[in-house]
Amino acid sequence: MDVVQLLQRHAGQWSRATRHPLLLAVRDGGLAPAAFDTWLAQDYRFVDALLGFQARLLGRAPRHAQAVLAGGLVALVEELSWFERLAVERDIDLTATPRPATVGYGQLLNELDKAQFPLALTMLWAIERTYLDAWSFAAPGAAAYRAVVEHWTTPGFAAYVDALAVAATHTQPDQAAVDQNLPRVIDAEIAFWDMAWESP
Ligand code: HMH
Repeated sequence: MDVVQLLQRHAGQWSRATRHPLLLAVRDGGLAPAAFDTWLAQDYRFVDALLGFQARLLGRAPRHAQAVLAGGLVALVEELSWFERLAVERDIDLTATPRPATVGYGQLLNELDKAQFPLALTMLWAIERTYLDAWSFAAPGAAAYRAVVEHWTTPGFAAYVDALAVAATHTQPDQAAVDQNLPRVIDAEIAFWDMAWESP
């Protein structure tokens, strides 16, 4: 599976997820702190769900994909600590009720638990690649958000996303299943930005 080709097949939708108005506002500084805080509390929930998904994926991974998934799991645990530090700094309640977009994305992850490994891995790559591209679009970010943008655009994160792409390239997901599920992942990403942007 050539994952780069996938981006080209879904380019229009992909750009709505990676060039969202919220990201432009992160870049130019126009983003309301409340919208950012909503995103942060909800993304904390999402990362927690992603950690569970990825742990289960590691449990059924073929030998070649174990290291990248295990490394990613450790990074996600650290990610949760990073959110917790930021929440203290910004006085954000991380126990906020999950919004529909967050619940919906969690349900999609639960469905991917039942998908064949090649498809689930390819979707994990898409989840992370979307995020890398989105934050790269917002770079360097206005002063208030610069540290957050840097966090999501580090060379380490980019290398991880590349390593997921290599692992996905070594699997053979069913093309029809990819074409059916990739738009669902990208839609979930767009809905996640919309949620914070439209109703902070
Ligand atoms: C919504 N997508 C969303 N949040 C994230 N933290 C990532 C992807 C990357 O882990």
